[in-house]
Amino acid sequence: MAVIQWFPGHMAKALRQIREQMPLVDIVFELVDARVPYSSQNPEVALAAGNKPRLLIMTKTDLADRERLAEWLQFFKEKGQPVLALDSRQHNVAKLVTAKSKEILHDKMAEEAAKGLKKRPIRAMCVGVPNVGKSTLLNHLVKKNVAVTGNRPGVTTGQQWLRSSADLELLDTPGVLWHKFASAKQGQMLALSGAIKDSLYPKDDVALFALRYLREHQPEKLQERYRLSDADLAEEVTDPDLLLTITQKMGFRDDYDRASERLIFDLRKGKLGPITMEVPADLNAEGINE
Ligand SMILES: Nc1nc2c(ncn2[C@@H]2O[C@H](COP(=O)(O)OP(=O)(O)OP(=O)(O)O)[C@@H](O)[C@H]2O)c(=O)[nH]1
Ligand SMILES: [Mg+2]
Repeated sequence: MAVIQWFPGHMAKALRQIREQMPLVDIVFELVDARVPYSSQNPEVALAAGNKPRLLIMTKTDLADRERLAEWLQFFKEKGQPVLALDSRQHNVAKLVTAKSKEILHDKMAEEAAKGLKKRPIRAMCVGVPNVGKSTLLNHLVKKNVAVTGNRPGVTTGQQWLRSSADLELLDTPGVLWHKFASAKQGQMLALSGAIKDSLYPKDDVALFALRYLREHQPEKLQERYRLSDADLAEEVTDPDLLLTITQKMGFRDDYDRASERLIFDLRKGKLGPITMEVPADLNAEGINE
């Protein structure tokens, strides 16, 4: 698969609006997908945030590998990056995010109080790649279903303030990607995670990428889910041949496309178990997962 350069007009607009609203907020909640923490971190966010503090929030931790999650948390902490790891549906999300935001903004709020300014809610902007879980998290923070959510990229199409909490005022934003991914792998990781519209990628390319990764790193998960024998996974079996075997095991005869779709769905839904597709050690000297 080639390096994807994809930045449609509506994303340019969403990014511009993020920049425009930045002066109005105290903090940026930067969401990344815990299954692909490097690949789902949009470099434009740090640029747009400038000097505003950023709280990195790793989402979908229920679908991520626990040990690898701990490695990433350590990695971000060592960089001095405030970070939280959340499954948006866990009950104490509001408490955790509010407490962490207050901690980060403690000095700013204390200064305002010292100047005699009235106590006010913290204003936060929630940003991240499409489908990472921004609107879901915000709904949990305000404990109401105000923002529309959905399991496909591009659900939120405009900014929206959610003002239901005494401690937090929250700005939901549409998911944004950026001009050019650092590597082809990053585009593939994003496609597999569900951050890029499925219609933009040949399904079998995405499925073959997933197969290649799993064969190399977690063959036992493939074996278990699709009842594969050792011979099915032997070294001389090519990836397309393995996809065909899986297609047949699924009962789809030679319908690669349907099998590819199912494989991608299974991975996204966690049917192969919790999987994190990259670790901090994958990053090269320039900090890129190539
Ligand atoms: N398993 C799991 N699913 C989650 C979690 N957070 C969000 N989701 C699901 O991810 C999908 C996308 O969630 P949204 O909140 O719509 O994502 P978004 O970032 O607002 O997406 P856009 O508005 O398209 O940019 C939905 O199906 C959510 O239910 C999580 O922590 N765990
Ligand atoms: Mg949304």
